[in-house]
Amino acid sequence: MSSTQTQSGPVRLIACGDVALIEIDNPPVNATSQAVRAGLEAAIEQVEADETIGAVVIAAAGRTFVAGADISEFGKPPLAPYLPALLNRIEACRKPVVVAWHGTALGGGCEIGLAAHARVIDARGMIGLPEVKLGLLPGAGGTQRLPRLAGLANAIDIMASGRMVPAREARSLGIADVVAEGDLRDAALDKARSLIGQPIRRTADRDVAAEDPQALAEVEAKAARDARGRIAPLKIIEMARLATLLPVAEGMAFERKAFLELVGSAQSRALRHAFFAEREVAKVRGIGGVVARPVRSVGIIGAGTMGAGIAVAVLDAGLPVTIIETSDEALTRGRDRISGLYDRSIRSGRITPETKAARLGKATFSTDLASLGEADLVIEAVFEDMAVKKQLLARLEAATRADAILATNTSYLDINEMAAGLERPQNVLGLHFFSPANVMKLLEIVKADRTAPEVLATGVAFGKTLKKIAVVCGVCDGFIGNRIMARYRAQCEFMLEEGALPQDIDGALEAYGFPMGPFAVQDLAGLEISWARRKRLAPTRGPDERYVPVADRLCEQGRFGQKTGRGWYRYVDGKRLPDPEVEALILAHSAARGITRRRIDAEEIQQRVVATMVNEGTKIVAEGIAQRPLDVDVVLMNGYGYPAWRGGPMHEGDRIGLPAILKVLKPMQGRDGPGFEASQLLIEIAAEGGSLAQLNTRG
Ligand code: HSC
Repeated sequence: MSSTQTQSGPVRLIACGDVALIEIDNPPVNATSQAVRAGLEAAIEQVEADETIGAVVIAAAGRTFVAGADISEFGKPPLAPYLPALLNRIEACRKPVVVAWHGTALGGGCEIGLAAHARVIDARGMIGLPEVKLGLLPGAGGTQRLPRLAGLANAIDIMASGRMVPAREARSLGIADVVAEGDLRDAALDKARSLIGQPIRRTADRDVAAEDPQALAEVEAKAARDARGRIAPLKIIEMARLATLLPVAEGMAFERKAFLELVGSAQSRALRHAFFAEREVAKVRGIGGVVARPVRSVGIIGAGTMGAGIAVAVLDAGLPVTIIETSDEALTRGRDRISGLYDRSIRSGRITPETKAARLGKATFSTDLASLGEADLVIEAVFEDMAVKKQLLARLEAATRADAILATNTSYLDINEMAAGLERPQNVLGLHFFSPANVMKLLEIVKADRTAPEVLATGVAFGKTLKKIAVVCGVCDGFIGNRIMARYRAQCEFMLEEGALPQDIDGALEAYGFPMGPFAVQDLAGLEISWARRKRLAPTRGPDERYVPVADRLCEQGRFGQKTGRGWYRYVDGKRLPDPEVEALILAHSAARGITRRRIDAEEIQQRVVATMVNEGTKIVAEGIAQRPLDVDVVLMNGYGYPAWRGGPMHEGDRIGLPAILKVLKPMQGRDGPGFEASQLLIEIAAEGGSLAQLNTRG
């Protein structure tokens, strides 16, 4: 096909007869770095000057078309040529320009296509404007051009959600002109040739089609509702509306101003931190070059809620699973549970009944541990009890191959103790899934003292196979997430005792950005499980520990949360309502302790919660339980609802400033008992004027 090639950095110009193919080649995802922008500009100039060329195709090498602007350039001084001007240049080109989208054409990559004169998309390709997930809006004309192609309501839906749009939907919405079922480049070259000599259809010259005002209002209201504290979706709506009022060039001037405002915002900085942190956690210290063991089949012990969810996660990744239960009845219940999880996916349209059948076809059910003889990895998800788990691991060691990895899904128990009596403790690690395990992205991979490096490397590779965000941590009570959440909940209960009510605390934390406050979460999960745990731990509770027994009193009254219609709140027709009985109980408790209650405002509640989390997170890093502060952030954001637009507690600690965090921690010393003293590392970093982020890059 090619006759001549010229190269300007990561952009190649390939002559294909009377059509020029501009190929962007900037691994891994062809981001529009400065070199790509400069190369594209030079290529367009060259094409326009060459009278032998009648039309242009812009395509990309590798696994995807351009996945957007180079996020790592944001926050640095911008370098010419600027993407918006470059895309205007492409749109103004006197020769027809066709884009060939494949993989995921996102952000600036989608915007290149919107500025081109026609769009051809690979049948498996997707487009999207996910800038909102980075706290941004499309900044290279996307807010002005997409409404002109897809209509205002569709454009707002796509940009405010940041969702990916599959090829056929892109075609039906008028975004793509052709879906290429065969070779994408051939289809794009054909399209380009067909446009030679035809009048050029520029997106900027189109009007935004009239809409049903009711439908538009609904889409806008949904986007605004879903924003929940984020500013970018609201800006997107504002900018998209301009497309109906202003020419593209004028709309883009507003878009540029809004984009620059957002790039500098704390929310976007936090979301960019979240984006890179979620990828950085995969870089685990100490296992570079270590070869993971192959995992071709998995055993799961226990088919309760957790075991069933894990089974579905593993089956979804295409691996065969053997599920073990203690009796045929329990196995039947487990099978029904797994089948039910798939039925839910069928109802929501995510899978077909055929997919369910194929995946379930890879599941074997047994009551005999001997069925695990060939398993490469066995995950136990049985009752949270040290004696039960120890005994089970010993039996598993006898039933499996010598190189089989034994994983525990414990959320609190000491994995060192669990592995201590085994013959091969080096094969043991923790795989702490979050419920529902087939949905939640987070996986804590717990490295015990004797876990072998290749066993840890296998855990990390397995997490990747399951498409989880896997964070490696060490052994301690509750690992990263539950350990921090235990302090968080305790701090909230202290505030209850001092003067706040459950609805004050939940309201303040929901306003901060958590989807639910701690008391509403407990009511949803059921209060009886943590009650049982507290009763178990009561004999070892230190005499100087500050303990608030209000939850115990609720449980004694049978108030186990939503399922009993009463917990921290009362529930009427599914609605959560403050309960005067609970208030009376709390007030009586404070009085019995001789505490004079005082008003605690939302700001104090938020500050105490954040400071508690930053403090415990820093201790976790100082003890080497988490590799870096960013690992703590990733766990809290992906497993516990910490708002991503705040970047996780450690990022938030730096934003607020460590001296301010220490000031909030000061009154906790002594008052809140052991565990709430300020972290020595935090004190040292604050004294040096440093930040927690600097620990992210320390070896
Ligand atoms: C944007 O486009 C703004 C525009 O509107 C224009 C702005 C104009 C401004 C004008 C000012 C006036 N940049 O995820 P993976 C790296 S905003 C830099 O593991 P996958 C990533 O860090 C952007 N790097 O792969 C990783 O590096 P590592 C809108 C990027 O196959 C490696 O690539 N676009 C990058 O699972 C592999 O990534 C987005 O938000 C980028 N844009 O997923 C898309 N994208 O190996 C963001 C990736 O060193 N990207 N990297 O760790 C994604 O969603 C996913 O990466 C993909 C691939 C789905 C593309």
